[in-house]
Amino acid sequence: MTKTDIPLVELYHTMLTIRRFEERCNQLYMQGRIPSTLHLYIGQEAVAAGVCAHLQRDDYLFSTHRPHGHALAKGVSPRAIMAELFGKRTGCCKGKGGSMHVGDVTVGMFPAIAIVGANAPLAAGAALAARWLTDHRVAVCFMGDGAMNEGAVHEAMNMATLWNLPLVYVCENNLYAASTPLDTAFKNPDIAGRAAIYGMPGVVVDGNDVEAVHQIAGEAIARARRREGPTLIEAQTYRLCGHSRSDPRTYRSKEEEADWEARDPIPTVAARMKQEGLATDKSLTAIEEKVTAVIDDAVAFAEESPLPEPEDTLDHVFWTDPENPVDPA
Ligand SMILES: Cc1ncc(C[n+]2csc(CCOP(=O)(O)OP(=O)(O)O)c2C)c(N)n1
Ligand SMILES: [Mg+2]
Repeated sequence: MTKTDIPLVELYHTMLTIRRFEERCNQLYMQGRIPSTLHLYIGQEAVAAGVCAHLQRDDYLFSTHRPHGHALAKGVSPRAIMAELFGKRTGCCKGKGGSMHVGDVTVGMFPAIAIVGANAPLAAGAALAARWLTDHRVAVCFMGDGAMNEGAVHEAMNMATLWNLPLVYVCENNLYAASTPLDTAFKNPDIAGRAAIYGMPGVVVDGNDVEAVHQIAGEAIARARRREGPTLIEAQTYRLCGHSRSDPRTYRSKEEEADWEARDPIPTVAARMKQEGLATDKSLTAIEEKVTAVIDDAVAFAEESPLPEPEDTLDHVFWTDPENPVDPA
């Protein structure tokens, strides 16, 4: 794919939607209108946008404790995500999952999994089903750098290559696992290089450059669709926010943050679009207004929606009645 084939305006729209959605979530959280906790994706939007632009509705997506951006990019409705964050009955998990479990299987996104690395074997299972049942469907699994040292990820990547699964692992290397810097957790920080030991391609990409992510992800996803096997992408990026709420960020320097602020993927791509004649101040304002309207609507929907009732507790969850256990036979 050449540079001009890349739908830059659409990618920008997706990135801006994620950014503004999360800025609003943060405000609502600070006002006490959203319960629980939030892990924001601010700064990493180019990864979700660039990867998910290649996915069809029926492709499978697996996410992490930081899932809002992945969900929006995969097509989960902003209303359903916002209502979930408010704990409302109309949320994508009926208000029972909250921020760390957003997802909607009807658009191919499994509810996000907050156990670091635990999504990797599940994604391999889904990719195996995709290979058995279809000739086109693929699975994508997002994970952080912290997940790369989990045993489950190692086992899953080995099985993925052994079974030639139509799967793309996207490691968003944002240099920290919560407050743990990469260089204190890895003797060898070459994450993409690990792919070779499993027998799959490993590629590094600038995760703040949406065009580069789009290009690399396009090749990996096309390879998976051709049933040629999995790929590991290491997208190097940075979160321009705390790990979760109440993070004073004392584990990283102001200079480092400033360097990455200067590489914020959203203004960078806006400037590139203007330079290449793909956007003007007027067209960028129009996108901003469209995005704001979608988010206003999502918040109004979430606020007006009812809370779950106590009698909803056992709906849509798996449980076994101890008085009447399921016979495994
Ligand atoms: C197995 C497991 N261990 C610890 C945690 C607590 N925890 C939540 S997020 C996180 C950091 C994960 O870092 P990384 O995978 O790099 O993702 P990032 O937060 O940078 O997006 C940790 C340790 C967890 N959820 N699961
Ligand atoms: Mg990380």
